[in-house]
Amino acid sequence: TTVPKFVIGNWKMQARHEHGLQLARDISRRLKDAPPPPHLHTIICPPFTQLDGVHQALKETGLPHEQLGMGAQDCYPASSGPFTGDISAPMIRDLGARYVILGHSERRQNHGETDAIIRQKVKAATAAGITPIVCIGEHLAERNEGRAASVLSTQIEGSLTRGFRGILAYEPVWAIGSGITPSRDELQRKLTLIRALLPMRLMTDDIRVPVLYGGSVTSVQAPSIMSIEAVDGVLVGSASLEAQSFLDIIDAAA
Ligand code: G2H
Repeated sequence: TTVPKFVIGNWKMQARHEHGLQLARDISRRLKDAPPPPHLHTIICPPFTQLDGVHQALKETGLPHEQLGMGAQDCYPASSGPFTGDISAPMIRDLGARYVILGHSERRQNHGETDAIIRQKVKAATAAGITPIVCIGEHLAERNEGRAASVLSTQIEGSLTRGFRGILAYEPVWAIGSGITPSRDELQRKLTLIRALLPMRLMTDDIRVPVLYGGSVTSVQAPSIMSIEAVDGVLVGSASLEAQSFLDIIDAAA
């Protein structure tokens, strides 16, 4: 059987309403005309305010949600309650989200999200029928001091639930929005390490959790990154904000 591949676009807080909807329509039109192979899963993660509109645009393609799906960029650990300004997993599920990005380093940094909080969110998403996409990754200093392996191990142990069923994204903090990507050799080593650490959380050796790479992926590096054996896909930030560059990355992954 073919191992599924993933191309995930994380728009972050970066597209105003009309721009986001147009982007979703442009991507949808192209994927409808030339659908990628069924083993390739494309997932678009807009801001909360655009989930509904983007979902409508994606539905127009008639493609199954496994092939063209939508995710949110965060959710709250509780399913409902007096939490002003927060959005729960069932709420994003109501708008058509099948996935949610959790523990992105920008949230860890800007919102003080700890591994324990992320694990609570993973539980909430899973309970709502949403696949969590959990981000892990070391800072530059940790890498240079030779502490990457222990950081990744702590994050996997702390942020994934026992029996975790979801997607993992390795996003070294020093590669995010920096234009720098790890060498092929470093990526292969880091992802192999991550895969070796996973079974203790998955509680089984038999499940292959997709492990993606994220950090300054563009259509230029995508073919090389996707050709690394341990890489099951890419999480794309800035290059997902322009239809053509995102479509080129999808082509590279197909
Ligand atoms: C890493 C990535 C997407 P960018 O955060 O999650 O963003 O591709 O802009 O580095």
